[in-house]
Amino acid sequence: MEVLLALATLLVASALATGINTMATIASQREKACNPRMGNLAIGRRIWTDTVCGSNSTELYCAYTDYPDQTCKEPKCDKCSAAVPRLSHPASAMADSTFKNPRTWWQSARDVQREIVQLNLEATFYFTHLIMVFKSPRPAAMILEGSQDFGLSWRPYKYFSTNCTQSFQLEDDVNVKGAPCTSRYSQAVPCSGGEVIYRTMSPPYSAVDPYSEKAQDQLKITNLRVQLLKQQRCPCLNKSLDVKPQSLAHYAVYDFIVKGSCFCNGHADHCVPTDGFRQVRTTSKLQVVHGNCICKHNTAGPHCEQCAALYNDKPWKAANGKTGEPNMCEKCKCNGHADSCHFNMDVWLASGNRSGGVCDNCQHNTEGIHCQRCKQGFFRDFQIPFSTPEACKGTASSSLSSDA
Ligand SMILES: [Ca+2]
Repeated sequence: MEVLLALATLLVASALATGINTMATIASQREKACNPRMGNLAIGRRIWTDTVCGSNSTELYCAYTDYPDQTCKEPKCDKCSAAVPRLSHPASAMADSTFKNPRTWWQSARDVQREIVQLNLEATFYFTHLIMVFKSPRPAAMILEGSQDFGLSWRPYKYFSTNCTQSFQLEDDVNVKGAPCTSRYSQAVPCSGGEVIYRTMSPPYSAVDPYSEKAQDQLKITNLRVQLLKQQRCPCLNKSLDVKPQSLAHYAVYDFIVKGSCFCNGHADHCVPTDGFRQVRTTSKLQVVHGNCICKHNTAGPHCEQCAALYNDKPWKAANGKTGEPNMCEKCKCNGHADSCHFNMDVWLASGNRSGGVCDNCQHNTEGIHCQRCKQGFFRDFQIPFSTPEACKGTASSSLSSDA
């Protein structure tokens, strides 16, 4: 039941995320805003936690397993040991296949209250939503935070608590729409299989163009972490007289699904591994989401964040995910005599906001902002097109220069 629920949530969430892709279809142009495939950013990368069950020795633990009718059954007990693969519950178990049977999970050391689950990315990515499926009861308080500068600074995405006022002195979004805290995902039941879901583009961001600066600021991450702050017990525990409460005092998480994609400003639909990226071995059949864009629309850079060398005739712009407008970079008019150009605001304004490209290092004895005339001392050969390298000849006695 819980698995089905998780599945349904995933599907809905994926549909939301692919919005970034499909919003672009409105445009009638051949070229349109595009985005690489969405996926789980945790696949193929290491997830960090502070503790793991049985790190020093074999530990006994007990847990309530999934039960569809939410009646209280006796907890099941087992041993964990980080050193024995069959008994280990490492952080990597949160990023294997969701459909793996039996389900795998990460489990914390016993009795920890504060624990961090963290994903470090090797580049900037889009983060669209998080789904965590707990095996233990969900925390009574937790914070989801993101970093955009490789962990130097963090800011909260959302606070989660059974009591937002008490834990964080914040409003609860169950009462106040759009509030920074929610009590929606903090109940102790279900004692196993409870989910925590967060959508980056939930209101007030849902109506925004995903490539606009406002949305980018919300979607962009290099690191994501969840601070688990307070454990809570399954209400069934009161009825289980045979089990010591401390053997149930741990966090356990089946899945840590960080949905997102490569960060390309709407200018790419495919990405390759970032230089130096080393993939962690994964048992998941899902593909790793890589971070280096293969740019379209005459753009360049790891995130298509600039125009390609000879395409600076207009200022660079992100594509528009709402209208599908690709906002392509346009080629400078250099008559075939330059390999690069730069954008100049004065030239742009003087042209009536139509063309601002100034060619760099005009070759073949040419000069001018568009390499449009022969250098002084060279003359135009009218027998051949001006765009050919030999169009400006330098051997004549006269020093005529000529416009193209
Ligand atoms: Ca798992």
